[in-house]
Amino acid sequence: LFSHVELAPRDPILGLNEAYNADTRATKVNLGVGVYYDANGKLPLLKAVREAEATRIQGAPARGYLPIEGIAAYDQAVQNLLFGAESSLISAGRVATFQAIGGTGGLKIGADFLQRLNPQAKVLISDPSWENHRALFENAGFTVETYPYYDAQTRGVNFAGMLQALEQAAAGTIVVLHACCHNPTGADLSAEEWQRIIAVAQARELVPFLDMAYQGFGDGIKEDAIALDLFAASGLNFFISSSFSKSFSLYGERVGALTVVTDGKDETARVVSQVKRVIRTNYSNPPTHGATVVATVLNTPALRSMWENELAEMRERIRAMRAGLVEKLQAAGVTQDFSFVLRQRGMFSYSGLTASQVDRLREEFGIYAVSSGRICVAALNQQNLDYVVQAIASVVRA
Ligand code: PLP
Ligand code: TYF
Repeated sequence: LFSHVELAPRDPILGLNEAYNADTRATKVNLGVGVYYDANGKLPLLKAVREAEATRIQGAPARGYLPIEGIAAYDQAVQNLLFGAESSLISAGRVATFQAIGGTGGLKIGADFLQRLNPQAKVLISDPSWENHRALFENAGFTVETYPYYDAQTRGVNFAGMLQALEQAAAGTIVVLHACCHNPTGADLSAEEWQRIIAVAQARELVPFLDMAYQGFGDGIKEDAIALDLFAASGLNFFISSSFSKSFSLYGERVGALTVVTDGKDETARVVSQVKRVIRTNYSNPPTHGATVVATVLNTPALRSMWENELAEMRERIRAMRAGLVEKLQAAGVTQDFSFVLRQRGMFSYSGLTASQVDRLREEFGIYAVSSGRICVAALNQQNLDYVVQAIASVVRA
């Protein structure tokens, strides 16, 4: 049965973790995977999460099956976070949310549903994008192509190229967009640019699929939802996958959602019935723990404000590390201008380091980064920053 099974390639990012774990050097630093570490280099368990978990354990709840679409209070809280509790979209019954197995699960059930609706549609993802986007939509049965996104010259978005590609896309094309904190580049669209993307999506009848994995890591919870506000105001139908992996530091609990915006209540009811069918045939219904904790935090004012403060602390620490990196590289005599790192949003910086410089960082210094030059700024701290700066200075000099 298995004699002809070929060895599959490792995930380029998760594979780095394995290499990092096997490294015995005490000074090693993992700037590969997109995970937030605190000032002591530890994966945090947020205080708001601890309190909600303590309450839950105390109550010793039974573990029956959840509804197929998940916990109602969770799904509602997700909508409120994405669009604001006062959103007219929500009150008009135009929004359906499904608890999902992380943001990845939200993408997957959205992709499977879209495949049933329009099996011939093409999917466009940004160039570059999160590694899993292509594979996930291909596995769902779509042909996946890219639209231009990153401009290495300006270290920003090649907006003209992006717009032109979307203007040429066939009606029904599914366009995967990073709602904020673009992975891997850290380069985001401005509000004005989002408006122009929306106008093209309307004119060309495209199907926008917004991936929101880092809400709160850019400028704030509301600020980072600007693209969603604009899409909501446009009257378009669109998809959102969202995740609490990063914003709640609940990576392993797999807490995410798929949200679909329809034309109205009647459409919503029919869409819900079909997405439930997709979920049922994939994993039946979602798990209880993570979503209960997130819903408790979001729906309990004291825990909510505790979480917002903890999220702000994560966001501000990343900012401080960006500033420290730029300042110290300059102080170390690196003549190349790294100030673009300050303009990038979210956990990542597309550092401009070449694949061979990344190899040297790993081999000579035990510093792990993605071969594209992407580094996770959220893994820097006061203890490892000087070491990382010296190593980068050394590989960019020679
Ligand atoms: N989308 C993007 C852009 C991501 O960076 C990630 C990160 O893991 C995900 C989706 C998946 O999120 P999750 O870990 O919640 O599945
Ligand atoms: O881009 C990252 O590092 C995170 C984590 O297959 C991740 O989004 C990376 C690869 C992957 C799943 C998650």
